[in-house]
Amino acid sequence: MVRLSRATLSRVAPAARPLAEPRLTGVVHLGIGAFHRAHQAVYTERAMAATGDDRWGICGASQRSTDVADRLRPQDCLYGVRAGDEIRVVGSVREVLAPGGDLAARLAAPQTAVVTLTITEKAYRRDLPPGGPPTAIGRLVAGLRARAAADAGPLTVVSCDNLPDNGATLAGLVAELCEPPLLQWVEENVRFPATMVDRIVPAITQADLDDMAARLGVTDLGAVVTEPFTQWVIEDSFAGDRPAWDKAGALLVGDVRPYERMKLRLLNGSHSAIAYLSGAALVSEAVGDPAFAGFLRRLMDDDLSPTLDGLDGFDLAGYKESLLARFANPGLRHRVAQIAVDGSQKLPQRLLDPARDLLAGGHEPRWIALAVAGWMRHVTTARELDDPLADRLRGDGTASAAATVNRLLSLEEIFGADLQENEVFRDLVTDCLARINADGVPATLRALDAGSP
Ligand code: CS2
Repeated sequence: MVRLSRATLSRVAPAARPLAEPRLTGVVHLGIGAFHRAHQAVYTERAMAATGDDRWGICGASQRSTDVADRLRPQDCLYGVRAGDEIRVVGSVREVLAPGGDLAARLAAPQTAVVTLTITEKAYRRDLPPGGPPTAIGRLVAGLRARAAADAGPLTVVSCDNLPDNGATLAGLVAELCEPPLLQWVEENVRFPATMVDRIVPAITQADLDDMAARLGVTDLGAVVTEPFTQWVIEDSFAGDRPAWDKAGALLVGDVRPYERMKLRLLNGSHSAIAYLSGAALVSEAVGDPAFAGFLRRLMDDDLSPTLDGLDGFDLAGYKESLLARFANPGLRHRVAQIAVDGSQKLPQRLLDPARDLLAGGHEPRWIALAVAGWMRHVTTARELDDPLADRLRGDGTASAAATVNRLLSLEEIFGADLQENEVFRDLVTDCLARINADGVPATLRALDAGSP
């Protein structure tokens, strides 16, 4: 079968052809993985289609591997997105830079007005080992330096990673790497709005690619498969021009925080609980078990929802039900192993911050403690552990629950000094870990009555 490209686009059904053909590259994206291609790139294409403003082509950069460049370049950067039964080839990406590509020059180009990033949680660590290859944020700063030198105008840098206060967090890390004159230029010319991004995008499989080829009529090695649901809430704080993302379904608001906490805790927190406790291979299988779905409801209702605020008038109950329905989507084949990666970087904002909030109010975070115990069992028993702190997490699986909990709680970059010293939290996690070690998760859920309403 021939490969998808501009030349072969005529073979694709008209209804599945790109909505827009950008004339300029106004967006630079760092971390062009499947999530970006199914999320921001789709919003950007729709914004161009809605307004006819075709200045917002995307230059995507990869941080570590040439994989995406190898897949997209032979296809003129076209790729298909399948959401349920709907398929469309997306036309917003114009260029892919492999690692080592001249990102600074793109960031310094006057036509670039917006930078978006999906560089994953671990790229925001303060304690990155020195002497390694340039980090994503290091490359961003080099680009800002080039832009300041070229006097190329204001820039908005939009973090799309699943972190609380992602905009301010990124701004802080950038500031630490800037020398004083650059810092002043950044303060005057660059904005870092906060965002909440949401769309479940499982890693692509060969079966997905075969299915995509059958549906499109051309081979597409850049394809992504996702769910129909998509959401983007963006703090309305831009240094200059931007794509009309609001015309493409994004919500521009004064304060992202209530949405961001809700999504990080309810969706991502539940995801991590599924990853470390369910024992299932797929998210849909995990929530297909009524007892486990009952546990997720208790986790959300008893432990996570009470820590949310600023959502007056929002249908939180409906949101939680919609999450369970999204998780149950049998068409997605979302592997729990994909979510289990980098737990040390995900747990704090997903489960530990809400645990803190509950403890501060005198409540026991029982279901969060169970999920944390599941993570402790995972890191001490997994054959392969994909986590930047893997060396310090690993155990041989023979230590007592109390010894494991004491050892892991002492990792301050995960648990902070406060949770490490909190007796209530320590006792809850130790009790949960002892139970799941002795009886397994299903029996523990029954004993703790997690599966009942
Ligand atoms: C998941 C997220 O892998 C993970 O950690 O929880 O990627 C999740 O699918 C997205 O945030 C959904 O918007």
